[in-house]
Amino acid sequence: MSKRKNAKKKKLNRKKTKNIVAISIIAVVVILTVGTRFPNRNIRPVRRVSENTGIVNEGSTLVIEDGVQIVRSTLFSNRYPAITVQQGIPVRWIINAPPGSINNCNDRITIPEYQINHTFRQGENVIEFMPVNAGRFRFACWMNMISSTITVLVPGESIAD
Ligand SMILES: [Cu+2]
Repeated sequence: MSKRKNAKKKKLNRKKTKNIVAISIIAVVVILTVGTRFPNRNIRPVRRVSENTGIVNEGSTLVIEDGVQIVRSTLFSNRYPAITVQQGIPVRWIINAPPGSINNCNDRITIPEYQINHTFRQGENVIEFMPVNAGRFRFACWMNMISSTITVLVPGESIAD
């Protein structure tokens, strides 16, 4: 190969390198731009929750008021409601126990994750906890017969995940 051809090849290689550097810079810019938008996207589900658009099912409702997630459920004689909350926001779980709903099985609830033991009274029962960890946490009656779950979602995570 002649010196001239070699020089031409080197020049071409330099050009290629320049192109790769340029593409890399563009890629980094794109990643940074898109990446920084994700936190904003993640806020949206929290807003959806506060607007009460249905993150919690099974007849429970959830609204965020003054930085507290207020979940409202009804106590049934043969089962506990499963609820879903957002991680990192204090929860006030208001469980209404209608007349005749409390029996010797469901009358005491144990939630190990939050070290909660609650004895139900007729009317509104308030259980408060801080969902520090994301995940699905089982709770049960004192005799461990009927059970259900509290699902704690990472901000931005949807129930479908
Ligand atoms: Cu029981």
